[in-house]
Amino acid sequence: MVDTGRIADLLKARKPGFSLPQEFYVDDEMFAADMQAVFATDWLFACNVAEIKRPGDYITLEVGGDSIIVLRNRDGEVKAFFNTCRHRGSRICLNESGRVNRLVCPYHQWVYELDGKLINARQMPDGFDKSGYSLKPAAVEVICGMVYISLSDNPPSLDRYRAAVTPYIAPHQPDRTKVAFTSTIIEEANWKLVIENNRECYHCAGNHPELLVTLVEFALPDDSAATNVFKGLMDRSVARWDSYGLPHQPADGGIEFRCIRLPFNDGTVSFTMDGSPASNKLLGDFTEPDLGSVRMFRVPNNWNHFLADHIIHFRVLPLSANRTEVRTTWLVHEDAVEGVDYDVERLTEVWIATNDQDRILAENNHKGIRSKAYRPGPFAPSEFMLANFSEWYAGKLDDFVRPPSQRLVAAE
Ligand code: 3BY
Ligand code: FES
Ligand code: FE
Repeated sequence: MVDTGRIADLLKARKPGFSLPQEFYVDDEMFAADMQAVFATDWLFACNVAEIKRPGDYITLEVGGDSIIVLRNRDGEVKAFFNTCRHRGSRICLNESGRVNRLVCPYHQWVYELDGKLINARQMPDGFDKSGYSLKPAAVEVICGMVYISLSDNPPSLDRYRAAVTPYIAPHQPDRTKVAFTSTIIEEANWKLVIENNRECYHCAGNHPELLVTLVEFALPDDSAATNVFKGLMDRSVARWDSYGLPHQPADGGIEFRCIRLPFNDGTVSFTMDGSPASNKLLGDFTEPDLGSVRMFRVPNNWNHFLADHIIHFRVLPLSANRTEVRTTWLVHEDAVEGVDYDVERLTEVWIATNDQDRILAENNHKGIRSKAYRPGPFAPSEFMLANFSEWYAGKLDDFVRPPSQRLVAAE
């Protein structure tokens, strides 16, 4: 049981503009609250449609105690179901991904159609009404190839998000991609530290030599810390993007999401060790390999890069207060040929190195926060996305612990 009164007191102790009080990162009760207040109510990034291209292709993801099956049905639609059999509750799909003709429970072999309907329940008596035992569906939305699921029976609208990000992402034609590689790592750190680490590049100069060959450290076109070199690069890039009709200004995502096109360092075009293209087969109808990248971040569990030659999705799923799964998916043009147009190692080595560096940073962050010496510390101006995340998170917990009339944190 979560003690909502204690959480309300901790929320009162939170200082906006500072990292969170210790309990939010390390405490098992807070973790339980996060799973209920955030992960059971909001939309979660699950996968890209390219991961489930054919009818019967599925992936599963663990969200707290729930497992969700995301699959492509016979009509080509993306559907999601709770991975819990309607007989006596066994998990049905036991793998992280695969392809099935029908969903067959491994326990007593109840068989479900790809639309969730129970179609065979052997040895059940005559008159057993299968229609009352369909799999419980989970809400699912597809936005520019990104599959979002929600455990909630009444999830919030994604309309504003969909409308805002589509003009940035659609030109990359994510529907015409294929998976080149996926990596899953476990970080011994609270999920919020994984997200916070991702939301700033204050740490980049000291930690990401491979990434900084190409990635610019500045997150805003008019960053106050930006150098003249960056400003010149930005001006030239903006002129080219405008000539291609590609949107680049920061989208108005408030504290929920952020979407912006930013250039790569001069002379570099993609996340490779030398900045040259990672795939010769460009996405969509692009003919120009240097389009910078659309950086798109969304709470609670996702960030992405959309380049001219590939797309990278990052998915975060909390496992416990001090363990978090980070799954990275690299997508290339669906007609790109491995070994001819792209090489998996060249495509993935920058972010595999970067993810591992970020893992160590988050793990050390978590360890340091466990000390009695930890006190919430102030965000730098370049950590503005952490301030946004903190406001958003506090708002979610506030919704959870108190009636709306008594909310501490103003709605956006
Ligand atoms: O680009 C990213 O994925 C984020 C933004 C800055 C730090 N991190 C590398
Ligand atoms: Fe699934 Fe028995 S629990 S068939
Ligand atoms: Fe990093």
